[in-house]
Amino acid sequence: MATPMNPSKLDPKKELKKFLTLIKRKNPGEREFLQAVTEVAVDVFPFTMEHPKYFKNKIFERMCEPERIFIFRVPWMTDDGRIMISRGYRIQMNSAIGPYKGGLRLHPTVNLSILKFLAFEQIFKNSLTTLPLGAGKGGADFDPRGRSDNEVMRFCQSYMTELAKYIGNNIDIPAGDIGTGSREIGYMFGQYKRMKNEFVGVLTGKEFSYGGSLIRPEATGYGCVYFVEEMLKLKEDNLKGKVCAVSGSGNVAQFAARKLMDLGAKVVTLSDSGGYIYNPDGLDDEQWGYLMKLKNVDRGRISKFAEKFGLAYYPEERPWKVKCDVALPCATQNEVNGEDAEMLVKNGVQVVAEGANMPCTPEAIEVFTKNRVLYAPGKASNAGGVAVSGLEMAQNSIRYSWTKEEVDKKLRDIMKEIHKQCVKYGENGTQINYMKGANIAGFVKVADAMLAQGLV
Ligand code: NDP
Ligand code: 2IT
Repeated sequence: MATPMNPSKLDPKKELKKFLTLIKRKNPGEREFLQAVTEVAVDVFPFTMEHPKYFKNKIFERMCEPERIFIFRVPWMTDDGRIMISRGYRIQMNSAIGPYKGGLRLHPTVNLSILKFLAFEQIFKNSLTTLPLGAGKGGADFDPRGRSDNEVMRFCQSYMTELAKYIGNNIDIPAGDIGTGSREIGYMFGQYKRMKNEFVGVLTGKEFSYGGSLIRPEATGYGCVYFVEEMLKLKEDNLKGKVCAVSGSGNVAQFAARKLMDLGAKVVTLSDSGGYIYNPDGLDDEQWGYLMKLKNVDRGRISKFAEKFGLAYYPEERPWKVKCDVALPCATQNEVNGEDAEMLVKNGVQVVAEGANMPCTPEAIEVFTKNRVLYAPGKASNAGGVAVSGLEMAQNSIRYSWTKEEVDKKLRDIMKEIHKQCVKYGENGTQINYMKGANIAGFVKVADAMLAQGLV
């Protein structure tokens, strides 16, 4: 048997390069997955070399390889009788610290690279939550936008008919993500229950009436804002009066906006894939109520919001040109590029916290870091969603529901703890590197569990 190399004799830069070359060769063309792995590897790979138990056991290399991937046909029928074929996926990424856990994305851009990046991020995020959650992600290239409720139901039933073979309340527990909200979770839960004849918490993000957790709809957005509060607290500052640019207008954006407003901040933008709206005075309660109806009931476009309230609407643009103190990208990956970041810095941004997964490109992150902008990576700042999913699982297991106040308090405590872990591993003189902190803190827990469980 080959003797494992002593990493202290190796050049970390060369080893990292060798490692990234290997990952590129194994995952050709998977742009988003390679981006996510590289972002973690630059912090974690040198760390494993300083801690030879991880390096010699190839723990990080193992983490980059999904435990298994399912890809399957999802046939369904439109209301006018046309046959449609979608492609469904579930990635079971890592089960070292708990059953696979992560959302389902329904969007026409869904492909293997995007789901692998999301599943990979979920390893570190779920570890940071302090709860026993492994990592997974799934979805389909189905586009729910413009589809009737019946079409969405037929798709969800067909998708679950295959997915049900691979998941279970102690195996793999999916939830929402882009395009998957409580409507889709409801249809999927109904189909699972019908097929298996068991009422168990196999999905999270359920409505309260059949086992959902209070505060789960709010959790990602609220959690992100709680995280920002912690970041500002270290600077002896708070959100009162801060001008905030939010992107997106879906689940995460809606509740990030709500919590910002509750804390006295001014939310000046919202967006969707068509463009963004600008309200220099900040959203008010009536506007927020309208947003909820527009997006969750009428399923309309954000341009209509601008029309209704006589606000400026910028089609085909993203909200990063406006003057703001805090920016919360809450729509999708790579929605803040280097140029956007330069513009935000020029306009005086102090904090950028990711509500979405990987919304900032590596160039944008570099700009923020160089300019000492407080930057929180999604795996830390958007972990509140999956954390309350973990709490939903706990409530389902004990067949009990906690009050809003109880769940909100647990969410707050978890976000505080995540912040603490980021500071512990990311403190660097006068600056905190939240990315490094989140990457290493997230890694250590999973890595130790993998070591304890042997070569599996
Ligand atoms: P929703 O489907 O509720 O909302 C998505 C929002 O992002 C919509 O406003 C949508 O606009 C916009 N969007 C989606 N794709 C694009 C695109 N390619 N370009 C521009 N805008 C786009 O999803 P969520 O709010 O749940 O998710 C938003 C982000 O947060 C995602 O990155 C998700 O992975 C992440 N996240 C979600 C969690 C959750 O609990 N839901 C937890 C942690 C992270 P349009 O309607 O025009 O497509
Ligand atoms: O990206 C994410 O963390 C989510 N979409 C939520 C996952 C979950 O299981 O609640």
